[in-house]
Amino acid sequence: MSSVKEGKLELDDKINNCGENLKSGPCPEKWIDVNRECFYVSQKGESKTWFSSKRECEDRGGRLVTIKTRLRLQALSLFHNIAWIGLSDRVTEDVWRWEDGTDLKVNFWMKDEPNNHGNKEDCAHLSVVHGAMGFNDNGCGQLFPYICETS
Ligand SMILES: [Ca+2]
Ligand SMILES: [Ca+2]
Repeated sequence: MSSVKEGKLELDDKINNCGENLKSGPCPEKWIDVNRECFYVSQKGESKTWFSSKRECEDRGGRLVTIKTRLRLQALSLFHNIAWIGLSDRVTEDVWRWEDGTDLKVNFWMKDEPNNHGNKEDCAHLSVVHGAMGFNDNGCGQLFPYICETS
């Protein structure tokens, strides 16, 4: 075999491998890479209760998303105007806990939230209203889109 041919085969090989790497990427199939982290974002038109969203994330090998930085808040607010996140006070009223087991420290509650409206709001969602973004507590049985993170 000529060295030119060999060189071409080697190049072809490299190109093919490069394609493989691009295809597999760092995130599981159907998950998306945002700032080098993997998220699963529910499809347009798909809405679930908070508990069903939690289950869906767990079935996909993750959990409902945590949002502890403004960077992540801003990045994820681009996907849905409302989306369930992994934050609730369902165990103890007014003690807000993330699904990763940590307590809520840095928070992004919207103005006058959480208000536990009607004494029955125990689950939090991301909300984008007129460009302002933050958290609101709402009834866990409401049907909303959702976002998962890897666990
Ligand atoms: Ca509550
Ligand atoms: Ca509320």
